[in-house]
Amino acid sequence: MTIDIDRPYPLSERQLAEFRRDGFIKLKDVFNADELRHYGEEITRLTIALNTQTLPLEQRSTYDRAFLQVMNLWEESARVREFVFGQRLAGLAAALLQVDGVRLYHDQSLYKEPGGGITPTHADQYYWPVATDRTITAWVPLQAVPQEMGPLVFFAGSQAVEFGRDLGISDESERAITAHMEAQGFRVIDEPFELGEVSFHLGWTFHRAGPNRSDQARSVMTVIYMDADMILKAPSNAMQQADWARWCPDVAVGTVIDTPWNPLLFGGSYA
Ligand SMILES: O=C(O)CCC(=O)C(=O)O
Repeated sequence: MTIDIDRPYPLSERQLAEFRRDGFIKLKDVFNADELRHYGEEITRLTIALNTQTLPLEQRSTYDRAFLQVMNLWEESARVREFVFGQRLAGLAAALLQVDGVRLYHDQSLYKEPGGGITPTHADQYYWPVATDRTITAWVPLQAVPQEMGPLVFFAGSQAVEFGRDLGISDESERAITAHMEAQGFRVIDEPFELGEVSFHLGWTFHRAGPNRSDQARSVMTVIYMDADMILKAPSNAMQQADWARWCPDVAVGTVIDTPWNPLLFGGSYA
């Protein structure tokens, strides 16, 4: 078994430029099969054990049909903590954001059940009370994601678009933002993920996912990183207000988000 969660993954200047232009990047062979099995089994086990969904798919809202979602698994398991604190992913996050260090905002598993619905188009930063755009999500499929399982889909270069930044994940965001992206002619990257492939996207890059038409679950772990110097801003909607209380409690507006729940994961004085 070959497991080294801290091994660096070098990026070329071309890849960095691609990420700056597109607001997302897909990288192959970030993890090997042993690593995905080792951490993936634990992440999927915890997701099934801890999720609170009780309704059958057909009785749920669009949001709840998209996935089972469990957050901050790193607090539940030493093995998951090792994964979330891993230097390979955190180093990639810092390099892509072009910052000296990154902290954890939070992690979450996203488990699209067989028959699960679409993930409506949105940008993540609608939910986050943070002062700059230096946020990034690592989307780590724990198995390959063929087209019929609902891979993550990106609107390349959409990170500068203001339209739709005030919409959370909903039927309305899917309809209005997707129509806007199509009208503006944004390139849509809707491709499968190989085993070991990982994507990173900025907090303001618009993305979606198709339904899971297969008979296998699409199990994914995500880690959300932010610039180590990220400042808390006054919330501009109820979701940001709730995130402040949940992910960075006791931080004053205008100060660095530095709490035990937002550990430094790379750079700075990380040891
Ligand atoms: O996994 C999905 O279907 C959506 C993921 C997503 O929106 C995200 O990680 O930002």
